[in-house]
Amino acid sequence: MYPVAMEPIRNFVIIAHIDSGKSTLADRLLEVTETVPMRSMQPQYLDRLDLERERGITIKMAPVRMRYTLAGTEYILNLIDTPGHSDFSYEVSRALNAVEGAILLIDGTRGIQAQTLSNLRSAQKAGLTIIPAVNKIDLALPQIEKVVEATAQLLNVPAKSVFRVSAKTGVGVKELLAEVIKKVPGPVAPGDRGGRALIFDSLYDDHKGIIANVRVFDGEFKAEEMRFIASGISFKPKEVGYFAPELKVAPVIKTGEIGYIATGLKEPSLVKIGDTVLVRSGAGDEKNMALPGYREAGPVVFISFYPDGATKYDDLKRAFEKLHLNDAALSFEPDANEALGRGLKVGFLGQLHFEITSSRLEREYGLQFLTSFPSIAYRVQDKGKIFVIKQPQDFPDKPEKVWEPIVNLEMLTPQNYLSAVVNLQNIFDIEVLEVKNLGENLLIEAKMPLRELIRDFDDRLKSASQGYASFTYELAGEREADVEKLEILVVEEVVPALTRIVPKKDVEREGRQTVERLKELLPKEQFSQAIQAKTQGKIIARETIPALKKKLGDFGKNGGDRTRKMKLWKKQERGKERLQGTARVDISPEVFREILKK
Ligand SMILES: Nc1nc2c(ncn2[C@@H]2O[C@H](COP(=O)(O)OP(=O)(O)OP(=O)(O)O)[C@@H](O)[C@H]2O)c(=O)[nH]1
Ligand SMILES: [Mg+2]
Repeated sequence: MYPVAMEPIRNFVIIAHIDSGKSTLADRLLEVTETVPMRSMQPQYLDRLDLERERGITIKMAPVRMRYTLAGTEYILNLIDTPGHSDFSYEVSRALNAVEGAILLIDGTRGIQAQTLSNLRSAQKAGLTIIPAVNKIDLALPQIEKVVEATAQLLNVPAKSVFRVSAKTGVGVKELLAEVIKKVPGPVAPGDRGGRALIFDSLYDDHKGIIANVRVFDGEFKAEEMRFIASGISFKPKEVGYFAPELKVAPVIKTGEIGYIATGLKEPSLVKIGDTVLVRSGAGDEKNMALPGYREAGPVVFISFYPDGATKYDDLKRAFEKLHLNDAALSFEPDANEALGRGLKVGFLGQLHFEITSSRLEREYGLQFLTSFPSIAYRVQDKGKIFVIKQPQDFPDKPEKVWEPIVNLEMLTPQNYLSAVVNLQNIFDIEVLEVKNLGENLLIEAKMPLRELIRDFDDRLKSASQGYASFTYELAGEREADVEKLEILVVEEVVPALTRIVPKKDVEREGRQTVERLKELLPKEQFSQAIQAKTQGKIIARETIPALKKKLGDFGKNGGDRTRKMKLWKKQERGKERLQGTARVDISPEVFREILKK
């Protein structure tokens, strides 16, 4: 027999749509359980990243261990706060596998929202006990009772079992916690298998090496030799411990508990999220010992990153490897660009995921880089053959057929914004399938091409509804597409980094815009430069940058500077070479940077 912790354990998550008050509710739980001293308390205490605090949103799931005595019994409570934005849903899905219960929090001022539904479905699939609570009752809005009613209907439970809380004032929080203790089952070891833990998250630490956040399923983990099943390596960790919420060393972490293992390892590829850690190294049939891991995150949009300024390719690659430990939804592979050199093609779950990753690379790793247009994968039939194309440059000029990824879209909006939201359907090629009533909100079920989702759909939906409408999506196969390859030529040569796949109806407008923008951005040369947009072998837009008229020595106020003259002269020489067809126009990183800006 392997020892279970002395006190009974409850492991649970808080899940909800963005801004429902999950992290604020976690604050109250930290207070009620006296986990964090009052003087150190600050709002959304578990949002530890600077970026989270600045943006007021949770990006990373955050585990914390608390102790609480109820009716004479002391419990160990392991809470995981999760992000609400759909771009970080991979964080939520991994947290669900580390716990037995979930508080489903509904924003009482907004009602059931898109991520409420999709997170609920995931939690039910994971077999969790769900405890519903409607938040923000301190605002005493008249619709709160309707939201309670709609929540009860959604879960098929009586309205009295939906909790009413204020994460802000703390009203109802103790009662909710008591219900968690009462209803969520304690962890049960799935048989005596000698010590197994699931890695649900990780982090690179300069001193302690890679830190693996684990849920112990059976056995005892001490700072003694352990083994990873997937990478097959054995190692002696520096320490094990709990989240307090900061790392707190402990002699052992046991069956049913959530904690961390400071592996001391420095090589990111050795630690895999979803892998199983074993206490006994090399014992028995390891394949059979593996705990169910995670399906890989499905990136929907690809953006290439190229080093810029003082940053080298290897710095960028290393930073992505480290960041991947803390953001398992990231995927990347080598890429190259004729102007920007070696880079990485990175897969993201959405626009916000991309923005957050860029900020983290800049701040946590101090890197400088340029990024490409976002792209998605298409399946193409050309000359009778069918293949998948991830890079716009590889897209054939006139393919016989193209198929594109489609998403199932669920939008939730209050009645009074329905027409504004439905009006978006023409702009974003949305096909509405059904509209249902969900309490205060209407649920619109629809289909939409993935390519449309990555054009600021999020922003447009928010502004059409003053922030009240929300959406969630999942990939749902593919369908035939009417898209074309748009190429940009400068002095007769295609610039591959500017190649895009564009819906036929937009190709002319986009071509024209890019050509005009390049005319503004490119410097004049000794020769005139034609800038063209081309699709299906036809030129659809054209601008010309006239040649420089300045003569040698004509320098205005600062004239006469010998080195400048030399430089200009050299440039003119290069210009001549170009005219003779021996060189081409090099587009500077600065121009790329400008043109790739939205
Ligand atoms: N009036 C009121 N405001 C609340 C309550 N709970 C949270 N808020 C506010 O709602 C906003 C969002 O709160 P958070 O706790 O960050 O929400 P969240 O669900 O953690 O958001 P994400 O992690 O980004 O998904 C903040 O401005 C909170 O102050 C409440 O009970 N009453
Ligand atoms: Mg939060």
